[in-house]
Amino acid sequence: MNLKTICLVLCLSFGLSSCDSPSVSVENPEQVRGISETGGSAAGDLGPPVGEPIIAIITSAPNVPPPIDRDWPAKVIVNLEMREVVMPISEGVDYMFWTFGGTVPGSFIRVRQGDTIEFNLANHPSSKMPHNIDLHAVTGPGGGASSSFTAPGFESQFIFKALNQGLFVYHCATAPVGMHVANGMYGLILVEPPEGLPPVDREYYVMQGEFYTVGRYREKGFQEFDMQKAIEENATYVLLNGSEGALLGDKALRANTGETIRLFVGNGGPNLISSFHVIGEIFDKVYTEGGSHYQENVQTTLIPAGGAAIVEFRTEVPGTLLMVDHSIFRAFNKGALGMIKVDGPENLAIYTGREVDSVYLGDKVNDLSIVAEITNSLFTTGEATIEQQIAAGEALFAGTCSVCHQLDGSGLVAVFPPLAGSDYFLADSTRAIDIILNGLSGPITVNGQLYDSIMPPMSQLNDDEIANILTYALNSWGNDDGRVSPEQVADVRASTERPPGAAQ
Ligand code: HEC
Ligand SMILES: [Cu+2]
Repeated sequence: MNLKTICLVLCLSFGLSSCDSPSVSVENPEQVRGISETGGSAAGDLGPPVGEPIIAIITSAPNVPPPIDRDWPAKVIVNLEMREVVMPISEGVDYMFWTFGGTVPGSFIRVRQGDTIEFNLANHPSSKMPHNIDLHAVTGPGGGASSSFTAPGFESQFIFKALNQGLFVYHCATAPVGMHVANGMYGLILVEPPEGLPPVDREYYVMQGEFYTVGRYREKGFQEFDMQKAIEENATYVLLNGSEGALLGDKALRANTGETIRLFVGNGGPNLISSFHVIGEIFDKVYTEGGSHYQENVQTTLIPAGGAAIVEFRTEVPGTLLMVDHSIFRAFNKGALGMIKVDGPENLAIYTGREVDSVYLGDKVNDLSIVAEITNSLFTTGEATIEQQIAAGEALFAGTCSVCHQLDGSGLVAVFPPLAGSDYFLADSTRAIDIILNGLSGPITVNGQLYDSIMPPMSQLNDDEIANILTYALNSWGNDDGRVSPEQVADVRASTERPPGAAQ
């Protein structure tokens, strides 16, 4: 036992206040200089671990383990199990995720600078692949990867000291590395500074990552990983917390007005960098790249693949905040969207506007459960009922068509033709499929009124979605007949050529 340890033990037992400052070995001037001038890894060795080993509390997203209430370096035991599990990636779409702890992103690990971490990594016997872990918080070759190669049914152990404070990504680094990361093998480890982070009201864990599937975005059923798309960086899904809807509807993050929120935001990649933004908020502080200095008053922060940031803000007014990758097609066409629901009294001096509406939320308002219900029943019965199609179509119509044709289908005289009671629409529903897929331009007459405008093609919608929208429109606002099936849409899609520039 060296002098410092004795001091620490004494301090702990007697509660001496001199323990509150980081315990630096005074015999080593290098170390002292390290702290006062640059911080860094030299400063992070706070001596050998003190006291009984502690089993780390690890959590799955969006939850974060409690702040560390300890002012000495400890030995911390982290037990993490890698598992390959089939889970939904979107409504009605399943994917074989490879995980740290059974979830994507992997379990959140929280330690204190100077802690000695005993890492026990298990690979579940049902796994098909060997895995390992590279923690960016490790000072040492491979970040643990070379010591942690673990075959299915085996377990490995290595020990490291967390010398640098910060928010770090960990990921699997087994070849082919890109494939393991693309399948969801990443997570975050927070190394708290010795004095801890300033207290906040709520902390959450959000991590972006993109997925490459053989089928198109939202194509139903089990989807395989697509290596070629991954090499081309042509993501099918860009997601927050591993599945579309992980942070929407009932699963939205919660807060009250007047609270301070801290988000630990990571980006697993494997390829894309994230332009992380919260629609309706300004970040009061961003610990850029997960480091120890913060920038203030930030709108959008860049999070590299294999990097992280800590963002903090205070809620002022009630409503729904939207977390997005501001590479905005990713948010609205690939899934990179999450919600924070803020409850509390209005504050009209700060904001008088109304709740975020269908312009932003589209089909994602509250209706994911409906869409999920219909797709579930598609799996069990092979076919959705007309009621289920109408219910799913209503949400999609609100998000996609209502900006022009209006929520009640009435359109806008001489600008957008009506769908309610439209002689043109009701005359031919196959033509309507063609209009959605390929767009419409030039003069048409609807209920005796001339329209000469342009509707852009919406072929990014899949066959189910178009069938549901049209079935809804055929049975709403006084329209009382008709049904369109995904097969009919598929036929029209196959037999007509997309106009240049339209999604395939
Ligand atoms: C950006 C505005 C816009 C959006 C969004 C839009 N449309 Fe249209 N739609 C139009 C315009 C404009 C026309 C008339 C085009 C013309 O004059 O040739 C039209 C025509 C139509 C027609 C034929 C005319 C009629 O009223 O019977 C149908 C059917 C239709 N749209 C359905 C849809 C559906 C379903 C959606 C959602 C998937 C949709 N539209 C989204 C603007 C839009
Ligand atoms: Cu792996």
